[in-house]
Amino acid sequence: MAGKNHVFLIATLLSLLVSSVVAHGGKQVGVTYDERSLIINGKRELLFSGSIHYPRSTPDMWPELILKAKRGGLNVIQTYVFWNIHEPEQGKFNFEGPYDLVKFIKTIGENGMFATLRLGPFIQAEWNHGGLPYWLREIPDIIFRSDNAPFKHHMEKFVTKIIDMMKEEKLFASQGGPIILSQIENEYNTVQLAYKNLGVSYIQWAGNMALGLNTGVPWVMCKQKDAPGSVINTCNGRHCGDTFTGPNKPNKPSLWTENWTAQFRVFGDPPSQRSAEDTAFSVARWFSKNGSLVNYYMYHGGTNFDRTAASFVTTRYYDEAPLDEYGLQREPKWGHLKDLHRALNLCKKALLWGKPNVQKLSADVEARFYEQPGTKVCAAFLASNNSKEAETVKFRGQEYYLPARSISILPDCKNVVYNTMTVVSQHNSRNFVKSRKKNKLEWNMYSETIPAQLQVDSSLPKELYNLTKDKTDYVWFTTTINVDRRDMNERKRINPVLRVASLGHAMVAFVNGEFIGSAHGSQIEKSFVLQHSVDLKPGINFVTLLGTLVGLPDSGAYMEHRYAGPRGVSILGLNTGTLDLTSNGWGHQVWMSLV
Ligand SMILES: *[C@@H]1O[C@H](CO)[C@@H](O)[C@H](O)[C@H]1NC(C)=O
Ligand SMILES: *[C@@H]1O[C@H](CO)[C@@H](O)[C@H](O)[C@H]1NC(C)=O
Ligand SMILES: *[C@@H]1O[C@H](CO)[C@@H](O)[C@H](O)[C@H]1NC(C)=O
Ligand SMILES: CC(=O)N[C@H]1CO[C@H](CO)[C@@H](O)[C@@H]1O
Repeated sequence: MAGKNHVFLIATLLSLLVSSVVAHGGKQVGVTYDERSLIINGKRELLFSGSIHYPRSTPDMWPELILKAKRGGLNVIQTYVFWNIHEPEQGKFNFEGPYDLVKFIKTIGENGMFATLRLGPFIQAEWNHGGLPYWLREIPDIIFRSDNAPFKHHMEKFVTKIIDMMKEEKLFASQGGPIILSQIENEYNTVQLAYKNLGVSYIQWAGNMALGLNTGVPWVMCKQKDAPGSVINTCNGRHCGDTFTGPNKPNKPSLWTENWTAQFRVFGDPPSQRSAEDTAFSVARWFSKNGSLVNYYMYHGGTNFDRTAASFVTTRYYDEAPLDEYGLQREPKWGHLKDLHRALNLCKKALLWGKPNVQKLSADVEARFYEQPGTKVCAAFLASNNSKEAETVKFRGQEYYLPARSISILPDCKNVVYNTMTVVSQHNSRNFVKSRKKNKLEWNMYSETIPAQLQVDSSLPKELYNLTKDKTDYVWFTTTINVDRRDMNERKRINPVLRVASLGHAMVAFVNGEFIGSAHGSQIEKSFVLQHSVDLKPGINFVTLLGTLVGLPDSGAYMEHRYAGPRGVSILGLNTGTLDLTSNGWGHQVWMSLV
């Protein structure tokens, strides 16, 4: 009997193990992976993924965007989860309208596509505060993204809430839903050193916390060489085929979570371009070197509505992506990538089950091919690194003409079905026509009273993020000075100069209600100095500054310790020298009166 019990126990354990990947009706829907790819429904898969962020479009756009992505040959949609729009006030949640994450994921599923959920919850993404709610800054002793008890507490609470929500709606592939992959944290390697040991222990904690949520689908960390346990480290970049150093364990697949289709824009930038040919080259290169998942960042960028853009980021986001801001196909990008996906799918069997080989064909040309010995299954990539001129090379007894810096795809190791430089799709361009139906847009103009003397509530000018709390971008600062007639430099007829050193982001200055000038920083250098001559009169003078923000930052270490606003204020060129106004006593008014 003892022996039989043993067998029974083992059988039960086995069935427990198996049941975690078998859905009702016996259909396998679990997701695992091996060194070659993710394994979905028991099979290796080639995955072509595109980022579409639900709050960057409207729910009525979602079905069409997703359908256009599918027609473009994608089988996965990737999105971040945006904590600060879902929990704008601590404990008060919003999943309505464009924030309806469940509906978005369901729409992906209804189109027969898979989904990747990037939870972060720090996401960067050119999104205000990198997705972290403002109230998190006000939690005592918090240090974001570090082995810090308050941060870990709130992070775990939010991540668990989202995962539970997805489970309740049966949205994970392990439950028959579309989500095949989740991401915890985001490009942490770029800040980890700043946190020393607390960074190392934080990332291990984050990975293990995620694994403990038992989603039944794998977790990834992008740009994270020490991704713990079964968490897959993935590549972000433009040319992962040549820059990725590989998975950190031999049984993990090569996945590319962000392939920039252009570049996001900040105020002052020219339009960003990345050609269809260059993108296609990198993607073909990636799949020729063991890659099995690519994600276009962005496939549709959309719009940063309301206050959602990070500091200095424009409202238009990745308009140069295969689907433009409005969801229109951008040609030839959309079409050239669609053709590429079709060519790669023709190579699927060889890529996923064949043996990889490399053969040098000339100094700048190599063949990478996948073969199943003893069968006819064979697919080849002829890659030319010669950026100056085309070459003709010989592969398996046949000659091939390769345009400069291009890759040809041969799904049968004989016939070229695609070359990354040979664009078949037509070019298109976008026009704007005024809508007859929707021309009721109205502009309003307000005039704002310039406050001269607000109640003094601080010796120094206060910090801007703290004052605005992500509710407005404007704060009025006032101070008064008494100028003695002897202070005035009348003889030289040179006006004194008001100088304000500010930590960001923009400022308009007034003296005695008169505009005297403005200045601003940039995304790279947020601080700036405003310096303008002023007309002072003997007696009381009113100095008024309008301090302005353009969103919260979204990147870098110690984001909870960022400061903005005026830091040093002085009047130069008085007879008595420089008058320092920094601790002159300041009044503050948050918001403008009319906005
Ligand atoms: C911002 O406010 C917090 C309290 O919420 C305070 O601890 C911190 O010192 C303030 N920072 C600045 C620069 O004023
Ligand atoms: C691809 O995978 C094979 C087998 O795992 C390995 O031998 C080879 O080095 C890999 N190639 C690249 C470019 O990573
Ligand atoms: C092309 O050259 C670069 C730099 O020399 C190298 O990193 C890359 O692997 C080469 N690519 C191909 C397709 O040979
Ligand atoms: C260099 C670059 O473009 N990096 C961007 C990659 O995409 C992420 C999206 O999360 C951005 O935050 C990075 O700035």
